[in-house]
Amino acid sequence: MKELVRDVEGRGHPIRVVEIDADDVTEHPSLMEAVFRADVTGVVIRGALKESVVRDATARLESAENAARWASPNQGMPGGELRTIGDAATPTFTAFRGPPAERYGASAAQRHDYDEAAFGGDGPLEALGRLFSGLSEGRPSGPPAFDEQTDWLPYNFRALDPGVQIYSHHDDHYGLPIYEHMDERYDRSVILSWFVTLQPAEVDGQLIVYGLWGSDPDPPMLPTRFLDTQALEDGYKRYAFNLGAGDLVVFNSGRYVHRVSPVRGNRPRVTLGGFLTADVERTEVVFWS
Ligand SMILES: O=C(O)CCC(=O)C(=O)O
Repeated sequence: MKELVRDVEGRGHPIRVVEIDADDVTEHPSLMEAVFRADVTGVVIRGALKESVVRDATARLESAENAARWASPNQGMPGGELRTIGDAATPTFTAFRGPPAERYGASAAQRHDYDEAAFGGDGPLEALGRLFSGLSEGRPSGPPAFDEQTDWLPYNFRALDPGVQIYSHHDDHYGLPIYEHMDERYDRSVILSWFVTLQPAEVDGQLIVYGLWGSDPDPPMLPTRFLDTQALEDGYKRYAFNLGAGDLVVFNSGRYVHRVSPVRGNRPRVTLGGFLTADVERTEVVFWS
């Protein structure tokens, strides 16, 4: 295990990020719990998916054949119009209270279809499950039940075209109505984000975490009620991740304010990802989009 950052100058909570190789996850069975506690801010797993696999997936996703699959959930948000395939249980610019349950369920039922479009067959669900399980004392890992027919969608695909960014936020989504579909045995005091980079931006498009927690009093806000990213950049601890094709990051996004800087260069930044928690009793790990 390598420490990528142990502490940095600036205001706020310590930032600690570690890096491990995908083959070594089982050597770190208590690491996910350390991220839950925020003793570790985030973990980078190098080579979680093979580079050739993610390269081919990006080419398929960006092909004309799949152009109509992409949705624009933040349509109308200047600079924030990411593209997605598959719904996410988050507020968006077009649905401030998150996706309606019926729509989310319909999206979750298309999981195999999305994997077919991206991977030409089975997707990385099992591989991801093994990685998360390895970091979680070997406990079983997968998407939780959404309703009697369907599980939650395990991940969605995101593309940020040149000029697009994800604004500073923390992920505090359990209050959305969609979470009525998540069993109460799952721990809602914790939410992690994770994603695999399928194609990094040519320039920038970096995940940046700050020493500010969503629960801290008096965060620096703009009059628009967005977080003041310039104030974060000027005063707070920060860490910018360097993620290559096939790398996975899992981090405590429920606590740490984070963003993705505007993508520059000629190609989109493409990722697949979702959220993660465990049951309160710590017998399993669940992840979903
Ligand atoms: O880059 C991504 O796919 C998402 C970044 C992010 O804001 C998150 O994981 O919470």
